[in-house]
Amino acid sequence: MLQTNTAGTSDYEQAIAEAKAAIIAKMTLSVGKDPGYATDRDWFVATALAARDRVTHRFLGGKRASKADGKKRVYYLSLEFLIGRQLTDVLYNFELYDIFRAALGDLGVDIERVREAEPDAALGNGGLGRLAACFMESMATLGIPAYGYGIRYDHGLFRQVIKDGWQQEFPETWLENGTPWEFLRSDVTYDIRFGGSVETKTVNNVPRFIWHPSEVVHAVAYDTPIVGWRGSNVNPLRLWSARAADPIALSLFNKGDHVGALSDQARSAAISKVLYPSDETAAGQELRLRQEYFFVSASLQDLINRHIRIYGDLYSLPDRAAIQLNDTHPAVAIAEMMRILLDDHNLRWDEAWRITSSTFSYTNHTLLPEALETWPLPLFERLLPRHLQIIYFINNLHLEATKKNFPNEPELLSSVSIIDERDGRRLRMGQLAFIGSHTINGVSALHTDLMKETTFRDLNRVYPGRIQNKTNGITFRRWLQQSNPGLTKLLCEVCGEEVLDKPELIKRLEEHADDPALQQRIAKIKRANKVVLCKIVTDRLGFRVEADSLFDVQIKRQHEYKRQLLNLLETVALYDAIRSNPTADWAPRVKIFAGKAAASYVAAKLIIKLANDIAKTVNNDPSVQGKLKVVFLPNYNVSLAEKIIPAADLSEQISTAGMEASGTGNMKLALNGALTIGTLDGANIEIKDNVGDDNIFIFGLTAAEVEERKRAGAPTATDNIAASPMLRQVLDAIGGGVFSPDDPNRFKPIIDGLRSQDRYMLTDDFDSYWAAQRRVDELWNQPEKWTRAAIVNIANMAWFSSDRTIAEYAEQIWKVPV
Ligand code: CRA
Repeated sequence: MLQTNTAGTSDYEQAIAEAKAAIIAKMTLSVGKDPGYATDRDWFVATALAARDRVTHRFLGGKRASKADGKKRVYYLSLEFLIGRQLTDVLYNFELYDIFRAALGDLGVDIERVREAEPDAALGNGGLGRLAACFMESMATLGIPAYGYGIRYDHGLFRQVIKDGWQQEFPETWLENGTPWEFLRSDVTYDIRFGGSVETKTVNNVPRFIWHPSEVVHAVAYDTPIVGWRGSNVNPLRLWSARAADPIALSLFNKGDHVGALSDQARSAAISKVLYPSDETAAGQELRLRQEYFFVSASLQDLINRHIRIYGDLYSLPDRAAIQLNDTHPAVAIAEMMRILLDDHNLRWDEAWRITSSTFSYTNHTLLPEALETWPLPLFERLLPRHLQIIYFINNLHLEATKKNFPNEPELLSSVSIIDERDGRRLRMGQLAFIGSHTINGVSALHTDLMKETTFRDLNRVYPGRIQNKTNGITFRRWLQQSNPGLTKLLCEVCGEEVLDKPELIKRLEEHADDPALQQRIAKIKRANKVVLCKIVTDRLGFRVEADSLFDVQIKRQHEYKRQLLNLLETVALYDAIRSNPTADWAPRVKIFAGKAAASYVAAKLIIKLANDIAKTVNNDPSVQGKLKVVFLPNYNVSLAEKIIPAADLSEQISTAGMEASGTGNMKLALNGALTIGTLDGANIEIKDNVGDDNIFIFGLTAAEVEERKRAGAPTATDNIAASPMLRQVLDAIGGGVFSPDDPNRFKPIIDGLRSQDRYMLTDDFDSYWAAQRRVDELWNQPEKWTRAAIVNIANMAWFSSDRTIAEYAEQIWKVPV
């Protein structure tokens, strides 16, 4: 029952009236506009500022409390935070969404349009960055005092435009008009030093190292509050922006060199200008190393200042701070922490090492060799001469100890050394992160096992017990409650409202899996979500797709190991098969693709072109009308994912086994009732264990079989192709220019690659993938059974909540109470 107050209005009406007044006040006094002339963006800013006021009180209250209670803090260091839009997230988590929607409605403004006026904060490439954003939200939800530390890129991940089927990249400009969510903390500014030389002095018989840098850049803090579920807690995401120490060289300016006077400014500001758009390949350039050290140094100075302010000295750091390295991108932090302790605080080596190695932990996100970060020694030395000395020292001690413990295995030393002596001398950041951390984790059960068997096998022998598994998770607030309100409402009805706080209660849904009434309701919700997506397809691509078709989606970064190409080969095979046997029981399908390729990744960009060329041919062929459509939705980002995921029927998770560390899109899709077609890779395995073998379509080689075949060198792609007439026909068609009559040789490199090397073993898995797709058709043609399987999927996904993942990190790695 709503309370009625003395003025005769209910609390709810009162709340709406207050929200309205707050929005109007922001519109006039902060945006400076008369509401009658406001644009959607103005409404967004006014609404966000009104919402932010509520957040800020909680934010400052929380900071005061955690300062006082001496709780251990978690510092999550990540070069990427792929946040997306924040308005709905903040309103929803603060349980203000309905109130603000009504308030805006009273003002004649549709909240949906306001929401869409917010640009995505795309400070990340893909899974790793999105995971960091989910983790920040879960840490706030669980009441863990945590700081996220990263870079405030002026330009996030590029905007993808598809022109004549080719990907084009355009700069992304989320900060063009500022963002209402952040607070500039100009008083929180640190000097970040680069280059120069190191002087050695002996003071009281102790050698001291004095770094004389040649360059200083300022790091300025911007805080964005991250709101936990039900507004329980608010934690800061602190992002650093680079500024020149001297904004302008006046002497040059006065001499008339106006451009030269600003060149230092430009060189410094370049550090936080743009996100590196590579995903799973090491960026390898000097600017990237500058970015890494820049945000690491600022973050460590900041957290050490805070610690000293509260606790007086640094000996207790490991008891009060846990620093998580999100991949090796911040691994230079190990050397920077040692430098601060040794050179700035005069600690002894042993003491400094104890503090460092009991404070840091490191998450590995990939075993792909091309993604493992290494730096040429000369480059590293030029930028960070003192850090290189420290790393040499760490390495010597580590190798000495290894020699002692494994006296008969000299070859072990080269594999566990931080320095790779093979291809020019290079620093291996994975080794550094491993050696300097108390715990190292993988992101799914299989990935963690493979870490122990492959890349980190020898380090795992030298430091046994350090590797743990922490299977990834996703925040249900964004990926279920906000993006799929229809399904959320049903879950609340069937499982009880408490399901919003206890995801394990979703399991109750399974009791009703056979109930035709529930099945119909689930199917209806899915259809409504599909209708929304149909409209997006029509708006963006200008053609229609049918909501009654099976929506078969593969949405993720474009990467050869993810095998979008395998899906395309099957699409062509299906296209051929439908045409030659039009009356068979094909499930009408819409194949939906979305994802960006790194700008320099030629092979992945050619596969995008292939998808678009196939789409053009198939969609214009009347003989498959109503049976097959192919859609490539441009500019995949968090906001588009929020629309595609609730509308998906089938989730493509078809990487070569052993190559996808975890995946998180797989979790989002299954939670929203899509059935997975996938290999036994990454977290697919754990999804299968949870939803059961009958409710997932598994195919292909296992990771062990992939390894075995690679070792044995047989059967080869040639054998595979010879054994599959269907595959042969598909390759001939694509290679022969059927989909590229304007340039018949366009896709020859792709086909030649498959015929010769087939590094990702598409030809090994093609037939079994085809067969799995036909099992999909068969189930789709029994709608009750399909929906039943979808219900069982939804009901069994609770374990994939990032709250569970974070609780495990907290208990088993960070040792902070939850
Ligand atoms: N590309 C993995 O490939 C994993 C995420 C988050 C990735 C995914 O399988 O789900 O990390 N790895 O753990 C990565 O970025 C540098 O490595 C990814 O997002």
